[in-house]
Amino acid sequence: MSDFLRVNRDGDVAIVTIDNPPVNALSFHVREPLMQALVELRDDASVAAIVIACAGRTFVAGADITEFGKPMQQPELRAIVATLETIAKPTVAAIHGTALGGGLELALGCHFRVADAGARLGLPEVKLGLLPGGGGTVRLPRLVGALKALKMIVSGAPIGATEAHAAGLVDAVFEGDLTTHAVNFAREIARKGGPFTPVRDRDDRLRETDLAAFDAEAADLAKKARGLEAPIACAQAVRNAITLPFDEALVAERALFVKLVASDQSRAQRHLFFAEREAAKLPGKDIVKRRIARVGVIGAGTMGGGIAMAFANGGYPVTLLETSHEALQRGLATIDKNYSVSVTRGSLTADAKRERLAQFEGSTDYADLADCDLIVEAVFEDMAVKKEVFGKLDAVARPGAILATNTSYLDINEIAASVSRPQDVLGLHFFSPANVMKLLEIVRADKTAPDALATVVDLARRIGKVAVVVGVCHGFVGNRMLAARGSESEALLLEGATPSQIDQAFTDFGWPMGPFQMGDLAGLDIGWRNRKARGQTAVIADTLCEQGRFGQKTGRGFYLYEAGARTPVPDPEVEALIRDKAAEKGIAPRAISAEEIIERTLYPLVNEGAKILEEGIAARASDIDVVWVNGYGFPIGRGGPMFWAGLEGPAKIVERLDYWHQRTGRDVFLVAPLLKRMAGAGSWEAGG
Ligand code: T1G
Repeated sequence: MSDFLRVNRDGDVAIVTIDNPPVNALSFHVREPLMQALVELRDDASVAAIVIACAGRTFVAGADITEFGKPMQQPELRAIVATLETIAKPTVAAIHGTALGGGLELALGCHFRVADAGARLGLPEVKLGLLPGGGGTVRLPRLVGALKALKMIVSGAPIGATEAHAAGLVDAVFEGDLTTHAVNFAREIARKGGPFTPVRDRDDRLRETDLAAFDAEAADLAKKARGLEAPIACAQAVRNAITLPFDEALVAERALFVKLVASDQSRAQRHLFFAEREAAKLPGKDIVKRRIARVGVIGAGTMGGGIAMAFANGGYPVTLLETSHEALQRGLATIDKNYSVSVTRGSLTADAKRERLAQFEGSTDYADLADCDLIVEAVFEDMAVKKEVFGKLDAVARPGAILATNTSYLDINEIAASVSRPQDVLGLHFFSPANVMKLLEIVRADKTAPDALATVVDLARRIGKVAVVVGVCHGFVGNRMLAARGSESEALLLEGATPSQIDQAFTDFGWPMGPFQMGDLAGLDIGWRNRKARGQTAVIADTLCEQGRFGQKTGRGFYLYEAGARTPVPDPEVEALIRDKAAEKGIAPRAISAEEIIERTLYPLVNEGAKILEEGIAARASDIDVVWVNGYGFPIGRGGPMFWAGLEGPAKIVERLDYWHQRTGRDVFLVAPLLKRMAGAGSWEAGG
């Protein structure tokens, strides 16, 4: 048959096994022999039933995403599913691992689905800027009902086997040898006799749909789309399943899919899918990683507590160290409270909370870190304090323990030089809240050993973080570019733009919020402290901080916040302050367009990214995209700053940066040579 598919017989039951590592994607070299096998088995009178199973760790995890954007070779998935539904004898999908996207759609073409107890099933196409293009939007509602199908398809979130069974998506859940169970299930079904109704003809769950409730749910989901087209198209396709005959709904699904797959948004989201995986790949052969059994965290404040939770959530015992018993208890109490909030919200069971808390051991004695394999310090952002901590670690940590700093800005080479084992030193820059934010900047210092780096990259994946390896510079990748993005903020205010106008330009671009709302959320005092430490000033933000206006935590920042509310309300006092400061500087306010705001904030962001690439601080342009999408909320539909630069047009960016440099003379607009070369080469790599 094929290297990627085999057919075996267990008596009168045929077992079709797909074997296309690593995730049994429905590549062309699977689809072709699969179609052939199904036709042959359909017409083979000695076959009473057909089981479709997969080798390896998972059932089909979807269409082959690498094939999108290229001419689709026949047979397509839709044709295979249509052929499946011409088979009168019972067809059974045996699902283990993750049946996702086209994988679940293949299973929906079968009369029955049986699943391993640990299996997960979903249609995550929306995360790629797509919708299920193999009939999923028309078949899933027929099994689980339109409302549940809507939520599953628009969220892209998979469900477990038990939930799938309760919802009617799978017909049986088994423990143990799934294929044997599936064969016995199929044989029993065949023995009882048909007819066997294909999913396309099962309208009973659809008829119960309350269309008004469906439309209300769809409208609510649409509000969260934030400019993304795919969620809207997903909802439309599911609605078509309710209101249109099956074949018309299928044609409509196809039309929506074809439009999405060609869209910049889907190209951007598919770019990010592969970029995240690429970022975790280190050069060179497979390196033996160090053993990490216990993690030490120094500092039980906001960052330290969040970091400790991140490791505990990943199943690692954590020794949490503080300078005093009181500080330690405060930190542990905050961790307990955070888990309690999750239990209240239903995202964590009480048992899981107890298990997580049991991972923690508190201490005020560095000697208790002696058995830790990785120690992360999250103490005050001051070089002298960090060096003192590392000096103590150098004395107590076991040989081979990895010593990590959570610094956001400081020079890790300088920290490494202060200990006897620089090869074990690196940065683990978490983003607050560290137990929630996906991004982890892993900072490779000059002397960091390759195995230490490989160990923490692997560890990041194990605790559910998206890791990007970056080099040492002020602010590494994310914060360094953040500074470039914000360097014109005050100038824009003084020249006539209001905080609301600038924030609106950002949210219209697709950001979750603009820089001033973000500043008020994070606390303006953080930036104020950083500026003072570096002898920098920002006349508006500094004045606000001098007035104690730190943002949401003080009820006033760039905006006003009603007691306990988080909704930013423009404050005439702030706008008057801006006007006064502008007048003091002799700046006459003028109308500033959203286009100018984007040019003077996001073009410097891209330009700084180009400088970072040229300096080797980031290995790939796509790594920078991964940082910004996972750490700073860059809109996924635009693919990250460097991917977006390609869409925006590097030549246009260069031209506008030159214009602003001539107009202002400020270095932030000095075009990076790589950006100029990218304009001519068409890609960052080609320009590199
Ligand atoms: N196509 C091609 N390659 C894929 C792939 C896919 N669908 N899924 C994974 N890979 C590669 C991945 O790039 C990596 O490659 C390796 O497999 C291991 O992946 C018509 C249109 C299944 C949960 O969106 O969510 O079906 O880096 O590191 O952490 O309606 O992969 O080793 O070279 O992620 O164990 C819908 C995407 C597609 C599922 C496993 N399906 N995949 O996670 O491994 S569109 C998806 C995942 C579609 C139809 C539509 C995860 C996973 P490399 P990994 P993992």
